[in-house]
Amino acid sequence: MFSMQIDREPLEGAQLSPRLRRPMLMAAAFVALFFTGVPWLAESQAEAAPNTIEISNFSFAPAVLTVPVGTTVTWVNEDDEPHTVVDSDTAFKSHALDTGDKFSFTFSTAGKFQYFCTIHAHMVGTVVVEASQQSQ
Ligand SMILES: [Cu+2]
Repeated sequence: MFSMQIDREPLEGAQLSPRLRRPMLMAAAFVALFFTGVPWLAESQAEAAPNTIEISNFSFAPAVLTVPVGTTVTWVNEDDEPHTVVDSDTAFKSHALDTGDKFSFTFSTAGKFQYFCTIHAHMVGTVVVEASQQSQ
């Protein structure tokens, strides 16, 4: 990596004093690290699935999630306490989720789905399911 950078710009490097060449190489290495770091960054962002609702600290995050029709939403319990995910209109109902447990539901109809935890009734959340553009 370092030798490549030196070979690419031999004239420019030769004109600069050794004191200036080192920072330039450092900058080149930094740029190379930046670009090789981009795919890794994209991968880590993909891990945090967009349609996941985390249950932590006795709350649903995000409290309101908006998704298009047909989306599968997954709840993950990050708390040490068990929680449930139950729709107010019983469209979906999870079992008690222990730490790390997941519950998924696919929303096939548009609407506003309000849900809560049956163990801790103050824990509430909403999934807003928007109709696809074709059906409107
Ligand atoms: Cu709960």
